[in-house]
Amino acid sequence: MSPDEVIAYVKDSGLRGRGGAGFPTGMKWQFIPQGDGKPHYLVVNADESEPGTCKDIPLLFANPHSLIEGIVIACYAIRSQHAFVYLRGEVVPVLRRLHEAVREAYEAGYLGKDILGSGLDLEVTVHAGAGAYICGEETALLDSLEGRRGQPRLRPPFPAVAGLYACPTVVNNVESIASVPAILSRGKEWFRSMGSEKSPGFTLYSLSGHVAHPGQYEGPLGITLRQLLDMSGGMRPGHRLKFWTPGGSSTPMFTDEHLDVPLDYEGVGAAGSMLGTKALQCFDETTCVVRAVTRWTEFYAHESCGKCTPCREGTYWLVQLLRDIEAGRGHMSDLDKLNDIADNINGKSFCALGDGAASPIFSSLKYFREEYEQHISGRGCPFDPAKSTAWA
Ligand code: L3W
Ligand code: SF4
Repeated sequence: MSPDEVIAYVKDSGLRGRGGAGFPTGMKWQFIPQGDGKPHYLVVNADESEPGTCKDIPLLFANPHSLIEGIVIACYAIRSQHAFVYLRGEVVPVLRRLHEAVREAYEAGYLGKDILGSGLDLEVTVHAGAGAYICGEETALLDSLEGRRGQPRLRPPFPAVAGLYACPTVVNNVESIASVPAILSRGKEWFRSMGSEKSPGFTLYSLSGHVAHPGQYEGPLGITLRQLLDMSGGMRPGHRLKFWTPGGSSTPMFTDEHLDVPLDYEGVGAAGSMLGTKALQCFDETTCVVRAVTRWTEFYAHESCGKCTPCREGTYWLVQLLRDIEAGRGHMSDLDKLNDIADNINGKSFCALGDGAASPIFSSLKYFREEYEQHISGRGCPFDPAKSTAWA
């Protein structure tokens, strides 16, 4: 197949980006200008860090060669001679495994100069990040890779036009690239035989929280949480689902009413959330929603890069209000304030981190406002007798 045929094939397979946004992978490859005389780069985003997301790291640990094979195919398609894998630095065993796999691939002649006598060259560089969540945002990742402090860049220009070292760059998630070899070897029809029309194929779900058997589950897009729980042994014995996230804490939370929502970009979207990274964090009736939202918001405040005011200041103020409510020092007017602050972050921040920080606030107030009110009127957390005067 010619490079353009590979791009067309991946486009026809319907593969959508597995990093959260679901952007069509083949279309992204097609954006790379040809005959421009500039180097092209592939950057694999392995900076997995969305709360609850645990699929790229296990994939790399289990089978790093699936990624390397996908990198070779993707680089052939976009005419790139240098790929970078930006890996979360804390996961040292995976870093070592990836380095070793890349070394094996060079040794076998699948990477390097004149690959298998084809005349094609490809270098792969594995780079360990320093553990900032924002470096998972594609343009902050590129800044970090270039040696600068990782902060999002203004888009457009998108990386496909001006990315790494201002050259055309494809940034793809690990799982997206690692899915490509199977699509080419088994065929786009096989891939399309799973999932739905607009969200075809198989994918990895990270199931965590109060479930009997947390872990990674591979299945078609479009299955439901009920099916995944049936497959995996359900909630922990004697407990029932209270709330869950479809794609990490950056996606609006769902309740037990949403157990039958199809986990694809259309089904989840229609129900008012987004699929995100398919990180299904399940919480049972023993969990305090206010405590969970406080913990997530502390994470966003800590990880906010500080570049824009709505997110930098807003996440700080959200944490102050939430901590007060959780500790029994809240006022009913704080609930409107929470909503106002989240509203001033959402859609008004420079990158998606701000929107992600606002989403648990909106959805928890939508589904569990009464629980917030209980904290305020009872002067503390009803789930913690030691802290709450409501139980005295
Ligand atoms: C060229 C255009 N390229 C869009 C490209 C763009 C990017 C991709 C999607 O955030 C979400 C976020 C998190 N010409 C283009 C174009 N592109 N228009 O398409 O872009 P976008 O802006 O929709 O999304 P994003 O900034 O990549 C991803 C959410 O995912 N998320 C968390 C993710 C966490 C991880 C992790 O831990 N591994 O992935 C969870 O929900 O909030 O909304 O490549 O350049 N006209
Ligand atoms: Fe930085 Fe937050 Fe603004 Fe994103 S939204 S640029 S993380 S301050």
